[in-house]
Amino acid sequence: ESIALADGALALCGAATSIADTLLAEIRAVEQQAPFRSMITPGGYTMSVATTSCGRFGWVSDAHGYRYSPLDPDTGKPWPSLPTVFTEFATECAARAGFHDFLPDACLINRYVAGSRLSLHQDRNERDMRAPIVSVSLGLPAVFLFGGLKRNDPTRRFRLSHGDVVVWGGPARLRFHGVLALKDGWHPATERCRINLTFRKAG
Ligand code: MD5
Ligand code: FE
Repeated sequence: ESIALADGALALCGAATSIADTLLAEIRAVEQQAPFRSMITPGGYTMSVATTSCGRFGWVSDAHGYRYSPLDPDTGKPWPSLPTVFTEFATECAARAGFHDFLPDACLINRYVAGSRLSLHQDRNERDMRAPIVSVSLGLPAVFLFGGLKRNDPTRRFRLSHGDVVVWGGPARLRFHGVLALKDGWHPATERCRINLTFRKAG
């Protein structure tokens, strides 16, 4: 079942449920090469969400700002490559939302534990804003905050659960959004955490 959250934002409810264990096994392989770490924001705060990446580019944050880098700053090595199953699944989801030539070159992997949150922000470090972002939620549910094109626009709340996929593109691509503090819980796929994959065309 798919639900339009807004013009350009399509939720594919449960679309990743049957592939979740495969995705999680690939995440464990990525994590062995590029461990999860808490990035420092340009403002000097330590993020409550732990991140890693795979693909030609990975998302990094430090005192200099947010950007994509071909190298993992913690290891000095390229990020692990995008598993074929990631690329194929992201491309298929994007096509279901009408984006027929989406080829991601980056996958940001966010890991939330109880209390982890993402404050309201825009994703604007990608080069080509015509490409959508495909996000996949795994494990514990989260409350997603969906705003407008201006920081002070009103927000709506959506629950994102295990297996839910959202394709954010077109007029939704630059909307402000965030994730409320994760509630404590336990999920058979991820135990005490939520993992969110975002497939992006960064370069
Ligand atoms: C998450 N992650 O649930 C979200 C899913 C991030 C992030 O926000 O930057 O790692 S991606 C949600 C998203 C992406 C692009 C546009 C919009 C939402 N939007 O228009 O609301 O961990
Ligand atoms: Fe974001």
